[in-house]
Amino acid sequence: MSLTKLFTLVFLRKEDEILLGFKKRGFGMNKWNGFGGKVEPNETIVEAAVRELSEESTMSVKPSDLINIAHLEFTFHDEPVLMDVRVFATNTFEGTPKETEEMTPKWFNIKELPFSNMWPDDELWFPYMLEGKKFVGKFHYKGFDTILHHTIEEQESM
Ligand code: 6U4
Ligand code: NA
Ligand code: NA
Repeated sequence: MSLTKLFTLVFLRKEDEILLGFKKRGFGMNKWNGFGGKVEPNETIVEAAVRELSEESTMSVKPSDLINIAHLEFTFHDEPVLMDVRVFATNTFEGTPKETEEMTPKWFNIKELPFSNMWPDDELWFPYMLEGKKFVGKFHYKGFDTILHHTIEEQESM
């Protein structure tokens, strides 16, 4: 795997709800997703997670309140790229979600998630996240709609 790119993905939680954003442009356009993006060379992973959440939803979190719950790796058939996605969750945050250039945020009940308009892998690993588990998921895609194979392994700690 020659090209590894590091990304963040943040989920804000209330009792029975999770904040998702409808991506208006770029990678994952027209899908509901968590908030995140590329880690820049001058910042830590957690700093990138806080920054992307703020840029995309206007919500603020303290770095120390972000819990690293998962590590996702995406590879693609015929493409020498590995997307290394660090997933964080927290129920401690400030603000009211507002629409930004990139995302339209919305609270969803965890029993009514829009899986048909999300990345296909989300339906496979969201149950682990919603049960409070920590896990490593690896997904091999052909194009952006077909998962050729995957593994999900629960972890004691991240
Ligand atoms: P720019 O170039 O600034 O628009 P940036 O915001 O840095 O991009 P972006 O939005 O392309 O990065 O990052 C992709 C986001 O999508 C990251 O939060 C990771 C997330 N993501 C990518 N593949 C995913 C997948 N298969 N399932 C999923 N989230 C995924 O749930
Ligand atoms: Na982004
Ligand atoms: Na970005």
